[in-house]
Amino acid sequence: MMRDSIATAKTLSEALPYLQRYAGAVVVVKFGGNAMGDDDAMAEFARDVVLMRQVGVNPVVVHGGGPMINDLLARLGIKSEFVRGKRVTDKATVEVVEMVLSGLVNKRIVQAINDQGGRAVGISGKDDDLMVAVADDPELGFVGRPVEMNVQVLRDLYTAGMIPVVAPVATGLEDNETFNVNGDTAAGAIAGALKADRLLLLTDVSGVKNKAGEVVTQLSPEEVRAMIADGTIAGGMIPKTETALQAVEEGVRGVVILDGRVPNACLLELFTDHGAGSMIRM
Ligand code: X2W
Repeated sequence: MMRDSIATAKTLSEALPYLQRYAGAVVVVKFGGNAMGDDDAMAEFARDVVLMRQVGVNPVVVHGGGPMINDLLARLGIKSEFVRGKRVTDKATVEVVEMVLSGLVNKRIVQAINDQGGRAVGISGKDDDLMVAVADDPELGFVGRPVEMNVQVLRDLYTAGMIPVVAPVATGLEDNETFNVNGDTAAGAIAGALKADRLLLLTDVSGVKNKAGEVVTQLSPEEVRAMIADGTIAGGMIPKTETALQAVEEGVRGVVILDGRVPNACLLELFTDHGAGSMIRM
């Protein structure tokens, strides 16, 4: 017990330079459906976010929920398929996407954060026209590509001490359409518009791997482009790294792709010198 307390005090003490570095920083955290796990994992994620807020970081949570959308679509007997990592979204599907993301998933995260003593406020990209989109590709239906970001609502919320939790649903530029936006894309666009200090993409893999299968801890945009071109980065890692490249170009200081299933993944990345996952920055 005594030894545990000493270790805790030492860990806190060692965190001081990191706490100082991140005081006042804006950190966008993408919490993917595959990283969510059970209630205990959700509570642990929420605790990390509340701790960030407590030490002066301004966290903005952007979530996914692909597996949860799949569940409800299956229960409703609606078939669904993915093309190049994005869900083909017809009218019936976009209604389910909005219900699941803005409803079930968003409120589950909000409750979990509030349970840990935070003040989470759940919104979607529709609130205050945060994220305005156009159709990304005719083949995908109501899948949106963000074209206009109005992030003042997020600043207003975090400046007032609240933790914004954003569902990746966008409003259409014309005709009041509803668009389904890939969670990584939404998080990248939000981080870019905020010129965030960090974008943490929490997923279910340990990071970007090289040809030998080892996680690369630091990558420049040029290295990422080369790894996409030669096929080292493939599959679901392509949209993630492309999001990272775009966010860095828009002025995000660093993007980290990390395994959200690792206990306290966010704290490990921000407040220790081991870090976690793969960092992409200029
Ligand atoms: C995603 C939105 C949710 C998401 C979808 O419909 O599944 C598109 O594919 P994860 O859990 O982060 O994968 N949208 C266009 O991104 O969820």
